[in-house]
Amino acid sequence: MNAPTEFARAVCPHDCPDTCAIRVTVEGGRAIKVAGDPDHPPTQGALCTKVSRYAERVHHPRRLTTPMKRVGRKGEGRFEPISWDEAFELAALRLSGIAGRAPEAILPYSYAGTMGLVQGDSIAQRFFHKLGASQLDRTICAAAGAAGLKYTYGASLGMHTEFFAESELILIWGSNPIASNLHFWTRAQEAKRRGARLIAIDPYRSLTAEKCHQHIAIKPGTDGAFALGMMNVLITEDLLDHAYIADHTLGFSELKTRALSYPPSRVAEICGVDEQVIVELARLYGSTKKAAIRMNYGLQRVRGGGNAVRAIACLPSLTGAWRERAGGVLLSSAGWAPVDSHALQRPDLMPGWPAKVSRVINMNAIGDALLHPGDAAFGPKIEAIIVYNSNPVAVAPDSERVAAGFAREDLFTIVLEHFQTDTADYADLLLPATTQLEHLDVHKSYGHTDVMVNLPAIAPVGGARPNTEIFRGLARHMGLDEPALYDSDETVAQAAFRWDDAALEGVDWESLKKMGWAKLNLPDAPFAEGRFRTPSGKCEFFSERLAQQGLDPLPDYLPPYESADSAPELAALYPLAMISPPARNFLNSTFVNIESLRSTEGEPHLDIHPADAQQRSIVDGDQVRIFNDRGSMQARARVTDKAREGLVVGLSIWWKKLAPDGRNANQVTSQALTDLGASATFYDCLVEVERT
Ligand SMILES: Nc1nc2c(c(=O)[nH]1)N[C@H]1C(S)=C(S)[C@@H](COP(=O)(O)OP(=O)(O)OC[C@H]3O[C@@H](n4cnc5c(=O)[nH]c(N)nc54)[C@H](O)[C@@H]3O)O[C@H]1N2
Ligand SMILES: Nc1nc2c(c(=O)[nH]1)N[C@H]1C(S)=C(S)[C@@H](COP(=O)(O)OP(=O)(O)OC[C@H]3O[C@@H](n4cnc5c(=O)[nH]c(N)nc54)[C@H](O)[C@@H]3O)O[C@H]1N2
Ligand code: SF4
Ligand SMILES: [Mo]
Repeated sequence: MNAPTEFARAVCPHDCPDTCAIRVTVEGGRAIKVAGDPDHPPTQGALCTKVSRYAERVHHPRRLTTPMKRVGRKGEGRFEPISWDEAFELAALRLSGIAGRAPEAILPYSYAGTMGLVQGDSIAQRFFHKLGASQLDRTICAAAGAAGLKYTYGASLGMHTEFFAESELILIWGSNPIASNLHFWTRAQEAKRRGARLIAIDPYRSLTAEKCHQHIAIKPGTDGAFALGMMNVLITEDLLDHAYIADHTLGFSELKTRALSYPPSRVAEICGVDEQVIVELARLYGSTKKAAIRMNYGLQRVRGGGNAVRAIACLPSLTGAWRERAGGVLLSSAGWAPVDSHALQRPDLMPGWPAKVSRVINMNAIGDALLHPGDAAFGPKIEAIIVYNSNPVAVAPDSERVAAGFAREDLFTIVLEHFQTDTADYADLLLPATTQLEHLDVHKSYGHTDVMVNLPAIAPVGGARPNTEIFRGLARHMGLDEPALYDSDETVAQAAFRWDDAALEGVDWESLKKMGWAKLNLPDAPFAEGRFRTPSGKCEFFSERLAQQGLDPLPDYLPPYESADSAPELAALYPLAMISPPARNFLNSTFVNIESLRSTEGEPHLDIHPADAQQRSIVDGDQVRIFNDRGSMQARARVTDKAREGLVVGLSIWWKKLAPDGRNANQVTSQALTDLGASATFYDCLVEVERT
């Protein structure tokens, strides 16, 4: 007899702005199919290709199903199974010893393997705060852009994705939505059918740029200058909304002076595009009422990323595009949801809080941090690292140093994972975690404005446990008696939102659980009447807060750390700029081990312009070595003018051990940080390429 078929509701947990609602088909306790929920407006019944394979991932034969301890050398990946009790005993013994002496020698390392507020950072953070462990500055992705928005609008706020469908002009800026923001692309297509013009600003002719009316291939890391050049034209040709500027902005005259120092001729030089391209774009932008910008994080992974986002964010306040719901900017909508991060993470559990807080380690400099011997300035040497929701050995920059750090024999490493990733190979203890179909969670989104609930569809696979349950177990075995460490997942989920916030009017936990999602109550055109969340309530062209930190109060162009203009000696050795943005069929390093998706991507490739290839006697299909002072990797060359001259592109993020040479793009990326937000600079990277 066939097992009964059930349907459950889930939320895509991945680090993607779309936060789709999922319907899961369950048969005999197994998830056999996932599909986009047709009733959820942002999802419109469609999932991307990779998450359509989610059931394959959940029931994959290589899923980790039992705790394991290391028996081989660090990095070798040889383990033997142990019981949960044994695992907790081993962990408690080591961690208690370190915590008794130097709690800051313990470091959590996590990112967005799941975006869930419960399995992300709730019990885990409470646990580390209670111990007094080091804190992690979680800035690997979006912190430069978030800072750019914060100093301009006051928070990560912007247009609603659905209203892009009504826009007349859409600038897709540092963003490749066909790969990484599919449900926005649907809206942009709708706008295109209604006659809108789509323009991509991207050094690479991405899948998206290929399908726009115009592609402006600027040099990487020069977006701040490009935006200032547009402002220059808007100001000199008086394409401004003077009333909007007077009523809702701060510091126009200072911004004007700054913008006047960026005439199109200078900007053309910096950005490597024709002067006329800048002038025409600014004219079109300044004369279109419903002009919308979809910025994404691709443009802020360079030294000047924070300032670039800030400069671009100023544009709609100059032209008054915010007056229309189909005008403005969207980078992130994350700031709309009334999330109670204090209740979730309980920083007050830190010993000595708030007068004293624990040391903060920037996650982008994890290589240097793990190799630091410890001193008065750095604090204690890191003796234990607990990794969850992240795969740093594959995704963190300057990977030779990251791997060397993880290879330290005296470092105690715990990894909570679904699979034996590159990072898991270095674990002393490898603990099996549940996937989204096996645990409870709640979500906000950084692309739309719904809050959502994910209910477990199936029982945990094998002996897997939710992150929360694993940290509760650790706390219990360490004898920690803080009650907040033992809250159930449902209690944590209820604490995640400030239910009395006006945006959640009429919604409570029970109704949210029943409905699956709730759209926040927000105005359609968020800044039509100003009401920015800055201290002045205005769009701050001039930021007093930046001035007080001794930083430039106005947006400016900061050249990349690594470019021919800013570092000619380095560029003489390594003349090509390399970027390594996401491959369509992977989600960061997640899904690389799913055979059907990996086979679609094939193998690591490097897109190189015909002129650059010819100079190096490289022909299409050659195996090439990409290198700089930090390291090297191999890839198969694709000779194509999709990459502008001087740029090479290696779509990422490969698991090292699934690449033919056991390496990936982060072998060459650097640990340097952005101007604002201390974010990563993955796309600020010079290399040389040669045939192998
Ligand atoms: N399929 C898929 N989707 C994903 C992900 C994934 O790995 N795979 N990752 C998710 C995550 S964590 C994130 S943060 C987002 C990332 O997605 P996006 O925010 O879209 O960012 P990227 O893909 O890094 O870069 C987008 C585009 O910016 C371009 N770019 C690179 N440097 C510059 C520059 O200096 N200036 C300009 N103007 N453009 C530049 C790249 O060529 C690329 O085409 O996507 C999420 N969605
Ligand atoms: N070269 C280069 N490097 C990059 C980027 C780039 O564009 N180029 N992009 C950067 C960006 S934008 C980001 S956001 C980072 C992403 O870096 P990460 O956030 O580390 O992302 P993933 O590689 O997807 O790794 C997440 C891991 O979490 C695990 N996981 C998922 N859910 C759970 C769970 O519930 N519990 C536990 N314990 N584990 C879980 C998954 O199995 C996966 O191995 O990478 C950065 N690195
Ligand atoms: S990765 Fe993005 S597009 Fe794909 S299912 Fe998840 S939220 Fe939707
Ligand atoms: Mo990201």
